[in-house]
Amino acid sequence: MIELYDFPRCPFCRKVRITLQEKGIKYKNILVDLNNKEQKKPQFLKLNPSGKVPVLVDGTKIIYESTIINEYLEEKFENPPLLPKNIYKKAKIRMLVEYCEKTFHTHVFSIYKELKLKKTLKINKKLIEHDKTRLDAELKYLNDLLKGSNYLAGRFSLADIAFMPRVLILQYLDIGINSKYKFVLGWVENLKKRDSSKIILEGNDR
Ligand SMILES: N[C@@H](CCC(=O)N[C@@H](CS)C(=O)NCC(=O)O)C(=O)O
Repeated sequence: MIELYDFPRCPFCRKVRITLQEKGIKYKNILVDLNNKEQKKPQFLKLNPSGKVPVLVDGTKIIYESTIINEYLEEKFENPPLLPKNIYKKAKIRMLVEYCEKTFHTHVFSIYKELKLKKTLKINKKLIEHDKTRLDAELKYLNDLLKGSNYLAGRFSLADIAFMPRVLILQYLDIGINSKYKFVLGWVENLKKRDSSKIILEGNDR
């Protein structure tokens, strides 16, 4: 049976849990308590030398890095497909996943850190404003991309899955999406209709 070394609020773990759920894959969840630094213990470092969750164990195979885990799951469990066969379309989805990880995530996580991980008095309001401005530009980019489409690449794909933990947490952070980004708002509604969105929408205060 597949095992997932996991931490509930970790966006990278959530990305993998969404893929597992979307593909209907049964797995065993193993909690790695980041609050107790379990990820830095020798036993865990044997699974992932960088001491980070998620890690997927499939029999004797160990896979870490959420994007690589999702691609592994996509190749091993073909249905429902979350990547197209066409190599350019596939490359475009991979670029979006990369953009989400390297850019969009950075600004969402920076705000999350300020609001949820710091004491009220130490919150850096200027930094939050800076990140919100950057996010606004990124949402504009996504809005242009989504024109006339239910999902980022037409059909639901690994690109949407990468964004789900970041975009569905905005409401929990009290970050409104400007009503002028109506395609983003429509996309968010489509994402919320999926059962796998509960992983984020119902899991933030646990
Ligand atoms: N690039 C990695 C990032 C994983 C990551 O940063 N996980 C965080 C939790 S959200 C972690 O394990 N942090 C523990 C640490 O750095 O000590 C991925 O996509 O899987």
